[in-house]
Amino acid sequence: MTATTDHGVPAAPVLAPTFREIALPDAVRDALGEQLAKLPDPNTDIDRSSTRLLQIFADLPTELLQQILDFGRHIDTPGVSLVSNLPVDADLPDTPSDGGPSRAKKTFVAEGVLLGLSGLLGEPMGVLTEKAGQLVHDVIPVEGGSMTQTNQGSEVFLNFHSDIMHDVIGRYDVANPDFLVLSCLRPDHEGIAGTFYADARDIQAALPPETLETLRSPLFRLNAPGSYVRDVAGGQDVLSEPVPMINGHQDYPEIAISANGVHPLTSGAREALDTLQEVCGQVAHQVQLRPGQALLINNRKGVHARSTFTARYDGQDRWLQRTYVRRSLWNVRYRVTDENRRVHY
Ligand SMILES: O=C(O)CCC(=O)C(=O)O
Ligand SMILES: [Fe+2]
Repeated sequence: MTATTDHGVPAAPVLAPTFREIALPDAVRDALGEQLAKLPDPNTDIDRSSTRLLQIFADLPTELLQQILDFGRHIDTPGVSLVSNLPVDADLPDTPSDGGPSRAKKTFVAEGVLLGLSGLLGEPMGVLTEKAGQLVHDVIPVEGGSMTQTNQGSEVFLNFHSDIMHDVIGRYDVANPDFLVLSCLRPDHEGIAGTFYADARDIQAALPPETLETLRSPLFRLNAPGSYVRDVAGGQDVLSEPVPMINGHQDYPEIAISANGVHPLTSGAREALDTLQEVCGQVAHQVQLRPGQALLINNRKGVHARSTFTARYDGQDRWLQRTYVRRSLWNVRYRVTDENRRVHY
């Protein structure tokens, strides 16, 4: 259904706000770097560290700080923003070849940047089946996973997707993160790896109306993440209940796509899925992340993807760190583990 104005004229579709870069001035970067270089490993006491990080990040220039806060709190702000000219670790060890975490990293500037930004959006959370429940995820190409639709891949295009979670309730798009923060420690050798983001507002505006109607119908079953299927389900697909791909308010839609395959229930739904991936490619923003840059990603307003690149497994491969962030941990408490109140089954 197309929205209409009071006069019955079709309303213009709402587009996502223009992609914006939030760049720190050099003096701000240096002052932030100085503070972060003194921090202990934040994983030791995450609540104390995030409290300290909040104090440190509160010193950002008001305009910049508000842009980041608005990104997290408002429905009509961009789905993706690039924060750049962030401080980096003076001495970065090799990219761990096993996918991390690094045991050689002695300073925690990158972790401070990642968790500091995350804390302005919400609360970092972990999942046992993704990176063993760690809060700081390393996103690194892993030899055995180079062809997979997971963050270990490199040789294949990682399709437009949301980061979702297997959940016994049958919905994988409920207890999943509201936001991802992706921070770059080291680019790939050729500097070509691109991260893409397609906003559901732009996707809707570009889709033929019949395709949008199909995508807004519960004709799709999401497959569980590759890590879950591989580590828990013995390689068998584990499907969600039937869900729409796009749902909710016409002007503020939510989208959820699984990277590891969506099972359409009809041939029309299959065609709509192909069109959806195509349209995502047409409307997406692309960023080739560099050290000192972090991408804030709203995991509900849009979907993301990654281009191919070549990994060499030589200690100098691409290295990102990532958090999963929930605005609140309260309404996902049904999944909490006994051991850690931020980590879910
Ligand atoms: O490697 C990237 O740029 C993005 C990978 C990805 O989809 C993720 O880490 O969730
Ligand atoms: Fe992802």
